[in-house]
Amino acid sequence: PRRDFISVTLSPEEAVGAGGYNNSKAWRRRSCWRKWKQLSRLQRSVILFLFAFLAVCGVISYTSMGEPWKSLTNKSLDDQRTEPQIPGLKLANPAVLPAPQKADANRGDYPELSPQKPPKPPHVRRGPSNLQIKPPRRDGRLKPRHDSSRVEEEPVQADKEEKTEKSIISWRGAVIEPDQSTEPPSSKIKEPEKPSSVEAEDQKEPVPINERQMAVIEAFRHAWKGYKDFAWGHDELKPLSKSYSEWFGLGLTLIDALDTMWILGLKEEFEEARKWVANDLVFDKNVDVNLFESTIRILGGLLSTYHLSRDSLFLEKAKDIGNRLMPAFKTPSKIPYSDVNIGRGTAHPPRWTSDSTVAEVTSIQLEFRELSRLTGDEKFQKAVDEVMKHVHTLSGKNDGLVPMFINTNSGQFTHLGVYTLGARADSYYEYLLKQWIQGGKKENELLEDYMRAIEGVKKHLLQRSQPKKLTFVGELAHGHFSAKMDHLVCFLPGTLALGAHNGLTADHMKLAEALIETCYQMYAQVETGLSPEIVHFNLHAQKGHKDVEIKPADRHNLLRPETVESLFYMYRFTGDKKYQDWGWEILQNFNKYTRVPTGGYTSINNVQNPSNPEPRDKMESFFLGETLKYMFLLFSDDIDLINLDKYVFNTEAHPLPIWVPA
Ligand code: DMJ
Repeated sequence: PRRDFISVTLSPEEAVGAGGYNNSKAWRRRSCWRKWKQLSRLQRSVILFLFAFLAVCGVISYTSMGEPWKSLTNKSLDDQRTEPQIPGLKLANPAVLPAPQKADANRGDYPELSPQKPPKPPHVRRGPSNLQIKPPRRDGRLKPRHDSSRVEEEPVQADKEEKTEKSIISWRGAVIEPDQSTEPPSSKIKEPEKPSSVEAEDQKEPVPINERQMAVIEAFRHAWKGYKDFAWGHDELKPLSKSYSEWFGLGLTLIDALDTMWILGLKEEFEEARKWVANDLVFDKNVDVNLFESTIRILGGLLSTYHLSRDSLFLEKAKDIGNRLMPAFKTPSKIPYSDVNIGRGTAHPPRWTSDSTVAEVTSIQLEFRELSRLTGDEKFQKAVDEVMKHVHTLSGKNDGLVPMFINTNSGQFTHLGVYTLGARADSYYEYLLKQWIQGGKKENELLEDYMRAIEGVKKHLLQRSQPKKLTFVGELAHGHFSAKMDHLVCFLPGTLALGAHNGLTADHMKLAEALIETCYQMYAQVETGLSPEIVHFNLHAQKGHKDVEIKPADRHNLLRPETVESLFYMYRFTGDKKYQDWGWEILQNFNKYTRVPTGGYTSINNVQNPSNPEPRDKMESFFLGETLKYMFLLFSDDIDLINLDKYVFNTEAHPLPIWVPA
């Protein structure tokens, strides 16, 4: 099952303007009926028998295909992870979106923005000032960091031994030295006088917000208006039907958006949302939540908001949800189950299997480790570190590339032989690097696994398309290469660039530059200027064919963040304005094709049809949590606006502090 076939039921008023289409449909229906009546009884019986026979065959083949088909289907697996299905709705009326306008990149067309008063530039100084933070103590007994008022961070004490350990890291015979890295690219934007000095940061005047950032603030406010008017306190906005959908029933969009509001300086909106968290957010609920999704969105969102605001409310809530998620780890192998009932304290795998998804069990570490550091309770970190250690030793990898599933009973990888950097494996790679950075670059096993995996990508998954020779990351299934790339893979250029910034080989930066170009082309070569969920690249030049081909089942866009996320890293580290310009184009196209006039933005079904992109009636929480946040940061020239030497973003764009070695 997939969500590709979600559609929206129209109310009669909404259907105004689509009259011609309905009439012709009705006419077709009548003429079919007439033809049916003209058939003899025998002919009708034969046709009915054939239909019945096909239906029975369909049911039998569906049940016999079973699990392997489900897990290995070529389609967007990310959608199947955990998200609920909404069956049987009709296609939405394109008329609910602003009438598509002719693109005029030079003028920077921006429907709806110009007539509105520009929002006031926010005055709040964003971001915490002092982030000299200690990692958890190795003796396992962590010092509680939290006090109910403000957190006093501890001074950095550089450890001499550690310095020697850090300067040379040997990986598979290769020596990675910090000076092999690309020049610290942050400096390409603006050299901070004292990059990590608390006083320097405090004394600095806030950098004024520029026009493009204002446009992001306007977009956020528009999205927030829809959420506030029609979905307040619920998980996701359905902007067309002016209603909401529930997934966990925990105000997902609101929590995901908290730190974005803080970063954008939206004080009023933030205060209002804070009130909801204080008065209405209750985790004592008989509800099954997905461990990964609730960790990255809820736990991650609360922790980062706590760090930015220093408001203990968010830490209290983080502790509460963290504790409630812990039953997931009670499995024979200690590889967590995918689902937890946060009210009952029980956990279980999905109904059809005892497997968990590899990306899910290996992309909850940043959050649980940070929770241990803040609370002084080692159990959170212990549980997630154990998963990483176990995965580190497992067989079934292919030059560092991992399969997509792992069994919660045996602890072994399952469905071996399929390797992707897309759905179900993606953030495994991202979190190897980011945990290494979070922990002060000391955990060498994480770095080894990351470096090995990137070599695996180069060896097995990298190819170049035709005619533009775009470098892309395909997939490998039982030795067969497929030129398929999920939009999700576009996190990779940003991650590679972050690694290079942190002292890894400059080759990674070169690869990042090539891949971000490809990700941009996944937007630029499409009719709406928006990327589909999945593309297939052409390996052979054919007249009239572009590099990017799109299958009908893959042409939706869910307002995903990965490309703008990578654009943000690339701009921070190179200072090359083209990355900002590409992001600006993408924002304009989101405004053109996904903005709903009454508030909110919607996923669309067809990026190839500018005159009817087929809105899906859903605004995913990551649009506010990630996409708009990364846009805002991309357009900023202030490297201290979430300084990447002090913070590491979790996979849902929630910044968590880097622990400064004691
Ligand atoms: C987000 O929930 C996270 O970025 C996750 O890692 C992947 N999928 C969505 C966004 O596309």
